[in-house]
Amino acid sequence: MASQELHDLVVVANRLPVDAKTLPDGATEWVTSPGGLVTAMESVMRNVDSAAWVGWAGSPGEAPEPFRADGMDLYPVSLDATDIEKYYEGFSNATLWPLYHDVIVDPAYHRTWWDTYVSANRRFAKAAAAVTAPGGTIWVHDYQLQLVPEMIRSERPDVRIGFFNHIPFPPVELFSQLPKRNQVLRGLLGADLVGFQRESDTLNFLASVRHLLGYQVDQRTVTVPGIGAVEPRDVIAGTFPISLDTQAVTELTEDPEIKERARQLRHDLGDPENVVLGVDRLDYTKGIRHRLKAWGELLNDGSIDPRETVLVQVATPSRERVDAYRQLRDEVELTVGRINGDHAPIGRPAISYLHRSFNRRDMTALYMAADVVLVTALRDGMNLVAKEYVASRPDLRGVLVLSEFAGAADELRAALLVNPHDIDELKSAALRALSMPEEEQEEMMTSLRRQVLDHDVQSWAKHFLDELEAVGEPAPPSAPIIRLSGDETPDTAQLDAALEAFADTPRILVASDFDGVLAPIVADRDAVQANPRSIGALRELTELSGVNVALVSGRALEDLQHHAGMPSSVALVGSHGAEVGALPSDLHADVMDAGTMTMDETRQNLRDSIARRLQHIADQHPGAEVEVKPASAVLHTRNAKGRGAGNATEAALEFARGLPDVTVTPGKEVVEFSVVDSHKGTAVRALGRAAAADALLYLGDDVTDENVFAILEDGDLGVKVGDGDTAAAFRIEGTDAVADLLERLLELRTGEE
Ligand code: GDG
Repeated sequence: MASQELHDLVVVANRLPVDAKTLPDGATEWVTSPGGLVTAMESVMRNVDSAAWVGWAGSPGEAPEPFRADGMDLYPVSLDATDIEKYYEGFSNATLWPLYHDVIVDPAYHRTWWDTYVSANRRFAKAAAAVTAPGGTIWVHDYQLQLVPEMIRSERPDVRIGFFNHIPFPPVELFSQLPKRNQVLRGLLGADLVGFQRESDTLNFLASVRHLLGYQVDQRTVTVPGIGAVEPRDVIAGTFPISLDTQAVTELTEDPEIKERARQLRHDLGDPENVVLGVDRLDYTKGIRHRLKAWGELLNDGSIDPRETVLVQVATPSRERVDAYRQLRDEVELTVGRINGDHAPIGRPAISYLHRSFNRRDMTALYMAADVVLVTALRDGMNLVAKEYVASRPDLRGVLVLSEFAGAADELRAALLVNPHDIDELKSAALRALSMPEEEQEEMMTSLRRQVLDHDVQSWAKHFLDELEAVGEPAPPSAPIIRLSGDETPDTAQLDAALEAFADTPRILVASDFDGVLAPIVADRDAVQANPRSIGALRELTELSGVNVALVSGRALEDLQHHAGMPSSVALVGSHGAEVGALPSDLHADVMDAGTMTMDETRQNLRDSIARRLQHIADQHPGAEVEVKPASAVLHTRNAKGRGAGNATEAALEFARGLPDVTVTPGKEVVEFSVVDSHKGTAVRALGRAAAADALLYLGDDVTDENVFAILEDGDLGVKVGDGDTAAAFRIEGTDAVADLLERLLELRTGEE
C-alpha cells in the first residue's frame, strides 16, 4: 500500500459501498450499492480534497487491488472463509447483534470468534491508518469494527477518529454479559467522538464506561486515563439519528413510471381496498413474527376481510448462514403458508410474501402503493423503512404504525406508536390505521414529513463531522528524537574533538549502561563479564578530581553491584532508574533526595498493594507470576497457559488505568508497575545535579538509554553503542570501542598522552 495516495477523509465500514458484477467477457465491474451511507458520504466527500473508503469487497479470499468507483477511492480489505465465519457471522452477527438488540435471541459466544474479531479489526485499522493523510479524519462505522478506533489511534495519534454505531447500544446490565466487554469499550474509546442513534444508546454507553471501566464521565465527556507516558484524553459521546437522502426519494416519487408502477402493483394484488406493507431484512429484531401473529388473529376473528385487505411482506434475505436466521425464515414461511392456507381467496394471497430484494424504484412504488406501513421492530437502531415511507408520500396519504423500540420513534412522534410485544395493541393500531380518515392521515403525514425532510442524511453526516472537527486538535505526533539513524556514524575525528572538549570541562559526570556497553551481552545474564579495560579506566577516572562516575542499568541494584564490582566511589542506579545505591560522599545526596526518585513508606505501601492485586490476577491465570522489586511490582506472563498470558496482561493493563501515580511499562510477556517516577534519563539528570557536573558523558546501547540521550544538553556527550536510530550524537561499535573511548578520556583528563 506504500505508493498510494493519502486521503483527508477515510470511511471505514465492514462493506465497501459496491457490488461486483461479472460482465459477459468475465471481467468484473463494480456497481455502487445505493445505500444511505454512500449518499451521505458522497455529499461530505465533495467538500474534502481527497476521500476514501476502506472495507470488504464482498467475496471471500484475497482482496482486489484498490480501485476507483463513482469518484471514490476504494481500498478493499480481505476476509477469508474463517474471517467470514468467525468475525462476521460469528462474533458480529451471532454475539454482538443479538446482545445489542436486547437478547431477542440468545447471543452465542466462542473464544475463537473473538480472536478472529480482533485480527479482522486489526486488518481494517491497518488499512485505514495506511491511507490517511497526516492530520486527516477517519470515520469508523458500526458494531463489526468496535476495536478499530483504538487500533488506529495507537498507530496514528495524529488523526481525528470518529465512530458511529448504527445499531442500539444495550443497557449496562446486558452489555455486562459480553465476554471481553472492557476491551470493546476501550476499542471504542480510541475515537475522539462516539456517535449513537438515540439518546438512550448514548446514555447506555456512558453508563457502561462509568460502571465497567470506572472512568470519569462528566455529562458527555469521558476522560480516558493515561497509561505510562500517554496523557489522559477526552472522548465525547453524542446522539446523531441517521436519516435518508430525501431528495433522491422525492425525485423517485415524481417519476411518472414509478407512479404508474404503484398503480400497477395494486392492480396486480387484485385492486384491494387496502394494501398494508411490511419491508424488512429477514431478521428476528424486526418483529415479523409478532406482526404475522397479529395479522393472523385479525383474519381469524374477522376484523379484516382478506378480499379487501392484503398484507405485502417484503422479507429481504439476510445472514442465511447464521442459525437463528435460518430458523426465523422457516417459522415465518410456515406461518405465512398457514395464514394463506386458512384465509386467502382463490387466486389471491392474504399475505403476499416476497423473499427477495427489489430495486429502489420498485421499493418506492411499493411505499407509494401502501395505505399502511407496519414497522414492528422489537429493537432497531433507527429503522430507515419508517423514514422512507414518510419521504415517499408527498400526497400526504398513508399511515405509519411504528414500534416504540425503533430509534425512529424518538423523532417520528406523530406516527401510531406501538409496543409490538402487545399483540392486542398491535392489532388495534393496525385497525385504527386502516380506518383513519384522510384529514387525520394528512395531519400525521405533514408532521412526519417535516421531521424527515428537515433532517436528511447529508446533514446527519455534516453534523457528525463538524462535531468531530470541534473535538479539538489531534495530539502532535510524539516521535522520538533521532539524531543518527540506522548505522549512520559521524567520523571519529568529530568524536575525538568532542571528547577533548569534554575532558577539558571542570566538573564532569561519566555515566554508562552496563550490559552491552561495559560488558558484552551473553545469553546467561548471570555469566556476564565486564571488559577489564573499561572497568580499569572507570576506576581510575573516579579517582580524579572533578570526575564522578555512575553505572545506570536495567538490572536490579543488588545484581548490578554483584556483577559490576565497582568501588564505592561509583554511583550505581538499578531497575532503569528506580533504585539508587548508596551515593559516594562527593555527591550531594540531598539534591538526589529532592527528586521523585527515592522510595518512601507511601510508595512502598503502594508497591505492595499493587503486588497483591497482581498476585490476584496471577492466581486466576495459572503460570503467571509476580515479582516484587524494590521500587516496582512486575507481572510475568511468559509461563501462563493458553490464553492466560493475553488475559492476564489485559487484566493488568485495565488495573493500570486506575493508577495515575504509577509508571506502567508493558513489555514482552511482562508488565512492570514502577512506583517511582523515574527512568534512566531522570536518574542521570539527578546524578548530574548531585555531582554539580558541567557536562555529562553517557554511553548506552539499549532503547531505555534513549531516555538519557534525549535529556542531554549542549556540551554533553551522548554515545550510542551499536546500530539503530538514536538521539545520541555519536556512535561507536561495541564494548571494545567503549574501552578505547574510556581509556582515551582518561588520557585526555590526566594529560598523559
Ligand atoms: C441498520 C440498523 C439503522 C430492505 N429491503 C430492500 C431494501 N431494503 C432497504 C430499506 C432500508 C434498508 O434496506 C434497511 O434499513 P433499516 O434501517 O430498516 O435496517 P438495517 O438493515 O437493520 O440497518 C438500522 C440502519 O442500520 C442505518 O443506520 O436504521 O436500525 O439495524 O433502506 O429500504 N432495499 C432495496 N431492496 C430491498 O429489497 N433496494
